[in-house]
This record gives sequence, C-alpha cells and structure tokens, in this order.
Amino acid sequence: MKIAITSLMLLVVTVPAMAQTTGTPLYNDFTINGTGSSMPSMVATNIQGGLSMEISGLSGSGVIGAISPTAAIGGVPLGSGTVDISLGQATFFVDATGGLAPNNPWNAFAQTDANGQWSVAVNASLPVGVLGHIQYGIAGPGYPGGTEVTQAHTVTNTALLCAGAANPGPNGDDSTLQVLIQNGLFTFYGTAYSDLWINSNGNITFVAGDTDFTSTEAEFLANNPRIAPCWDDFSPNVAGAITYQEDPATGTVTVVFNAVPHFASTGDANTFCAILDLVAGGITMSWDTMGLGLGLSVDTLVGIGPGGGISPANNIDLSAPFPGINATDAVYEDFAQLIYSPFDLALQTKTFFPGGGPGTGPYSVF
Ligand SMILES: [Ca+2]
Ligand SMILES: [Ca+2]
Ligand SMILES: [Ca+2]
Ligand SMILES: [Ca+2]
Repeated sequence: MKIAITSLMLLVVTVPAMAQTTGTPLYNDFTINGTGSSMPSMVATNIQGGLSMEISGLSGSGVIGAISPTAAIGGVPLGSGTVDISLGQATFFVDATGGLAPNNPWNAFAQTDANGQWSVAVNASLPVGVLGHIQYGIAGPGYPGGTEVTQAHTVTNTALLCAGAANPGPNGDDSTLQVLIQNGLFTFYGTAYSDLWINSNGNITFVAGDTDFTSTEAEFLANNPRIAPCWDDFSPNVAGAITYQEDPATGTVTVVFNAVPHFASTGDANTFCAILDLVAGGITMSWDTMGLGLGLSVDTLVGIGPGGGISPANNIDLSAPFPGINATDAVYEDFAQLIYSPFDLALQTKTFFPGGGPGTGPYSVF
C-alpha cells in the first residue's frame, strides 16, 4: 500500500480516550526504515524520500497511528509509556477502531498479523525537513488496560545524497574506469592512494580495476582493497548512469550509481552512492531506490575491506551501529549469507569512520 503522507494530514483531528495501562514495552517496537525499537522516548529518524514503518506488538491487535507537528518526551502516560506527540495537534492517519481516522482505507488493514507485525510504506514526494512526530497506539485484549503505545519518532526527510555527478563513469556491463584524484590523496586502511577504479558492478577498488560480476565474501577479503556501496551485477549499458565528481571545496570524491538495473532484469532500478572524504578518510554510503533484480538478486555485498587476505571474515549487520575493532578488519555485510536480513539498506545512509586517524582503522559504522 502506497499513499502520500500529505493526504493524511487532511483528516479530522479527534482526541482519543485511552486508559493508562501497565503493558510490556518490548511488545511495542516501532521502526522506520529499520531504525528505532522499543526505546522509551523519542527517536530522531532521518529518511530519504520514503518511509517504511513497522510495528511489532501482540498479534491481532488494532493499530492507531498519528502525526503531530510538536511533541515532548514524557507526555500523557499510557500503558508503560507516554503519548509524546501533541494530541491536540495530532492528525490520526490510521485507526483500526475507525473512530479517529474515519473512512481511512488503511483502517481495514490496521491489525497486527499472527506474528504481531503490521507495516506500511509511504513513497511519495515528501518535503525536505522535519515531517513531524509519529507515534502509534496498539489496542487489544492482550494489553493490561487495553492499550499500549510505541515510542515516538521525530521524522526528518533529508535530501537525497545520490544526486548525479558531473563526470561519466564506466558505462559497460562489466567495466571499470580509472580515476585520478586531483586534489590530494585518499587514505584507506592506512595506505594513501592517488587514484581509484570505479567498477560498474557497484564498487570501487584500489591498485587495479575489477570487472567481477559475482560478489563473494572470499573474493572481497582476498582481492584488492575495495569500497562496495553495492557489489552486485549491474548493467549501466542498459539504463541509468554511473557518474563521479571530485569537489575540492569539500575535499570529497563522490561516485553515483543512478537508476542502473541489475543484469538481465526488467523494470529494475538501483540508485546508490559512495562519498570518499579525502581529509578524514571516512566513507559515506547512501542508498535510495534499490530494486536488486526485483528482489531476486542473492549475492549483494556492501562494505569496505583492505583486501589482501589480511582481514578475518567479519560479516556484520550494517543496519545496526558497529563500533570498529581491529585496524585491518573488513567491515561489510554479505547479504548472500542472509545471517541478518535480506538487503535492508534502502533509504539509509551509513558512514564508515576511521577511528585510528585519517584513513586509518578500525572503521566504525554509524
Ligand atoms: Ca566473483
Ligand atoms: Ca554487470
Ligand atoms: Ca546479483
Ligand atoms: Ca540489517
């Protein structure tokens, strides 16, 4: 179900009458694009043009959701939490009981499933800036007092990082392009480089280019140093474009994969980018729409690694913060292993930050 959140703002505002309860906070997780959980207070959540909201509660419970322009931690007590959004200014965009969001088509679907899950995606042209504060109530006989609340999210729509860059990158199916860094060096795992290779299969390598279209953890660890915003088999020869740009003012090199399809897939677009910080040696990756072969690709690998066989296997969940441990550790998620999840980085931004000084590991992820 996809609906513009702006249309939700037009609904009639009514203040709910919910009793205070003493439920179990862990029963009410509320994540947006995979961020947030059952924390007791508000979460600041940045999105990039779209949001997928997921509620976890008791199965068969009714979901009530609202957005308000203001919020304050420690509002009206309800269950084991508090209603932090401003009820007097709230717009209810879904209500399983029907009363607070009358005639809303979402209401008919606003019931947690057998696993206690309920989710909804909003993909629309959202304005950049703070969209509002979103919080859910969950009503069901399993909750002491009948109703619980999730924590609130303060949702900010950030501008997409992956705007097209000035210079054409490699445009062949399995191709590579050497790029000379004009204004300094890029230090990566302690080695300073004056050039890099943009590989059309979603990654950047040092020392030499790489046209390998089958990503594996073993190759990632053994071969040349690599930055992989999304190592997979892409076909910029079919559609989309790979571009890059060096900006001396910000000291960055940006590589953008814009709407490139997965190999042999139709109707599939993938937009993502990597930004290399020439000063601090950090790497920021951002993912927008990620079709990944309409979900059929099974060999996506994301992350950074020193190559050369100097790192042990270190497959981590990239959607969670990672503190960084050893200076030579590769930091990546091999989605082929499905240890944590299918690809879940769309509409996210992650920074790989060198904790040992400019361009020197250990690299943390946040
Ligand atoms: Ca391979
Ligand atoms: Ca390819
Ligand atoms: Ca693939
Ligand atoms: Ca994950």
